[in-house]
Amino acid sequence: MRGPSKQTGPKDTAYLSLGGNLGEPDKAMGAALRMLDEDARIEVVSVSSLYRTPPWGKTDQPDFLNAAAELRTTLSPRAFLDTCLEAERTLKRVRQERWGPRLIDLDILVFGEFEVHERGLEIPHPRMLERAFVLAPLAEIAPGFIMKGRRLDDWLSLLDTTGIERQASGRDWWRG
Ligand code: A4P
Ligand code: MG
Repeated sequence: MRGPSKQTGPKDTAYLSLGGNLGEPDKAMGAALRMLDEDARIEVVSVSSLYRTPPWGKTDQPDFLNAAAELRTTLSPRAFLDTCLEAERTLKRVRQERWGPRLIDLDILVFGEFEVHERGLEIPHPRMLERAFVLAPLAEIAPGFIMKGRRLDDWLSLLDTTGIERQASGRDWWRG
């Protein structure tokens, strides 16, 4: 949804992590990205391939599909979070009614130059540099992005990526 319907004015670049492991997470993630892109205040700039990733943390659950996206927005960090949470809620609601429970998670990783430490909002995402399921897709679309003095592809090289598989989805899978 690019073009004249988009708001003009100062924009921040935000990176999002998307994931899910129940139902058809690729469909849910695609629907979430389309919902955000349809918002006049948000534009999806680029999206990574889909990655199949072993469950991290609680390991006795199905593999995840993960992806990362770069967006631009005129919203504040808090308003952007609320829009993401609303998209999550809409998808969970729709999917509960129609096809049973599915899961989708949207995490804001980076938002312009903002550092936010508030109840319910931490930016940059405090655990992102420790998680290969976050950094593998993110480093595909922003390998040279610097965090804490180091490129994202260098941060990724420090992590165990065993079992993480980039899918042959290309980068337009989300357009539906
Ligand atoms: N919140 C605070 N900061 C943010 C932010 N930067 N972006 C609050 C988004 N939300 C943020 O919690 C959602 C709440 O976090 C929101 O209401 C918002 O106010 P949550 O997603 O239920 O849990 P969490 O606090 O994000 O917990 P945690 O430990 O970060 O869990 P995750 O990151 O959701 O991990 N393994 C693989 N392979 N792939 C996965 O995607 N995901 C998880 C869940 C575990 N293992 C995984 C994966
Ligand atoms: Mg989360």
